[in-house]
Amino acid sequence: MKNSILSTAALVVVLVGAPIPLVDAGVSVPLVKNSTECAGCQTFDCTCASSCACAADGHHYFPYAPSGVMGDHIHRKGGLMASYRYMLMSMQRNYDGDSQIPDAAAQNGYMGSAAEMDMQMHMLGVMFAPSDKLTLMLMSAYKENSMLNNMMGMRTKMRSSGWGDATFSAYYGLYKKQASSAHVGLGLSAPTGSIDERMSNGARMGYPMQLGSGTWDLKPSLTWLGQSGDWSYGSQVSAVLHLDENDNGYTLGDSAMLTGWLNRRINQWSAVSIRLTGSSWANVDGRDDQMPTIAMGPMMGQPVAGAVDPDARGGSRLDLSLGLSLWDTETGARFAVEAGAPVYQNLDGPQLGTEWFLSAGVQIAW
Ligand SMILES: [Cu+2]
Repeated sequence: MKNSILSTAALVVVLVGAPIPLVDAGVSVPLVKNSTECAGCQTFDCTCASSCACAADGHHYFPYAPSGVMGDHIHRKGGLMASYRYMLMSMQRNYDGDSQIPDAAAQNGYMGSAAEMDMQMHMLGVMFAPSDKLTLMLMSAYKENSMLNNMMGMRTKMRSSGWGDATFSAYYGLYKKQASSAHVGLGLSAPTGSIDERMSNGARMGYPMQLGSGTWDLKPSLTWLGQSGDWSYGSQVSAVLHLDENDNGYTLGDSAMLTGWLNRRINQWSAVSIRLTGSSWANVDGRDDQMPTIAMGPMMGQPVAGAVDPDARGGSRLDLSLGLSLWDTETGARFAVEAGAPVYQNLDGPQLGTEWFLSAGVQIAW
């Protein structure tokens, strides 16, 4: 664990420290609005530092994805971007399969159940494009989790917080035309987040309360963006693949996601969006034997609740979300917010289902 943190720190220094001095501040070029030769770059440039007549009007966030989508765009050579994004997910009811179950049913075969959980993330990201085709991104998140439990008639609250796993990603442009583009991405997530968050009695907290995966993970993605008049749209397929078993004896379940969105421009600086996302994730493989188990009786050795049961973690979900995006082409700043809720979820229970989620963030590009 210590070695991987050190190697990640070294990676951060190399990747963030080295390229920045090379960034070209950008050349001021004449503004030619709405001319036909300019249409292409108005459509797809976040930063047109060079070779583009409309460079001064270059920060076009309209074709971008809603706030909740990661790695939705690439930059032109020399492009630099910093972002902060807040994410909140609220869980309030237990599910088994696609139906809600009462607390008593969620405790069947266990000693207790989770009643509510909130997951918050403060995500920081930096993007840099060494070429028109290649964009690099470094991202990490500070996480805050809280969970309310029913344990043998008692209500207890537990909290965990700290930095999660850091991901370094590379995105490569496959093609770019006036009305559409596509890029592939590959992220490598380092195990910088803690998997040793403990309760006051010394036992480790359940899987969803831990801050990292404890493993090196691959995050491949494929993104497609299109635009037509006042509409822009896109889709992304992505996955998280956990490469090994972590130091605590388990591997989080791999996951896959497919999302598609539609943006409608309101004016030159704002757009609204609607998005549909399908996701699926597997159960935990292996087991953390320092998470609490039933101490006696016929169930001895079994997990005390669903949150510490590796076989009650998997599931799939279909989410619907609505978003708003505001941007300023002069400064390259963008504010975007998106909120949504599942329209369907099917969970290996008993497991807390998602009630609603929110993401809001600011980006600034140079
Ligand atoms: Cu960017």
